[in-house]
Amino acid sequence: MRRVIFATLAVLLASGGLMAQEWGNLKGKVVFGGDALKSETVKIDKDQDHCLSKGEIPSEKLVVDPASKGVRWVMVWLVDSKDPKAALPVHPSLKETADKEVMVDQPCCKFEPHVLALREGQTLVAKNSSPIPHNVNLVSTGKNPSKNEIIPPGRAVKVDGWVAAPSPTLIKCDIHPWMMGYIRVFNHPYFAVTNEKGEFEIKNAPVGNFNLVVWQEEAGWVTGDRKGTPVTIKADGGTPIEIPLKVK
Ligand SMILES: [Cu+2]
Repeated sequence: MRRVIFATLAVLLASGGLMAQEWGNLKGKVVFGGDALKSETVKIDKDQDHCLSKGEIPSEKLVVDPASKGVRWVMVWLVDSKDPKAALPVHPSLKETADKEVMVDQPCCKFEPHVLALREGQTLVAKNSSPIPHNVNLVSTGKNPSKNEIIPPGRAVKVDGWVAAPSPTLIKCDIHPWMMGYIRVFNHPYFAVTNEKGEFEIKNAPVGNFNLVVWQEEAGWVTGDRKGTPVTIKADGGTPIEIPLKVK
């Protein structure tokens, strides 16, 4: 009997092992499913000389690419399908966070990027590369940092102490009330923000069945709720998924 068990174990080990974790990429696109949108601009009633120096500032509340209908600035992330708080297996190459610091800038009276994701342990560097003063007003719930500081031209402030949280942190500039952005914090690397074509990719995720949570500032939870919608991560990547977004 013992010999049979050892033989079985040897075969399993030789074949890569029964329990070996496989990894794959998840590609997808968030597509606007509503009526055609008018592109709106924000009302600039302060520091017009600088703020309008590169033209009108488009509203970023719902950014849809006219050609592809892709929605930009949508945040997507994986959660365990049974317990949203369970730890996800993390690929060895992603155990350490590649970038210690994540930058947000205010180059011309808007936050760039408008939506950003942080991983626990990373430092937020809020910079002002413009020639006028801005401020950074971080409004968090729970344990995440709240802070309100004037950032003179060319200066930056570093903010640490970020922890994974169910709600986003708001980043605002109170000098220019239209300036607003969102930060979400994760305790794993499996998150992404959609690009200008609405596309995202989550790399080296554990193969298996998970839920994908999809959040956009105007639409809220895009599919399902904070528990997300089922997705299957395949070792070969599989077919990119398409997620429709409608604003209620
Ligand atoms: Cu400002």
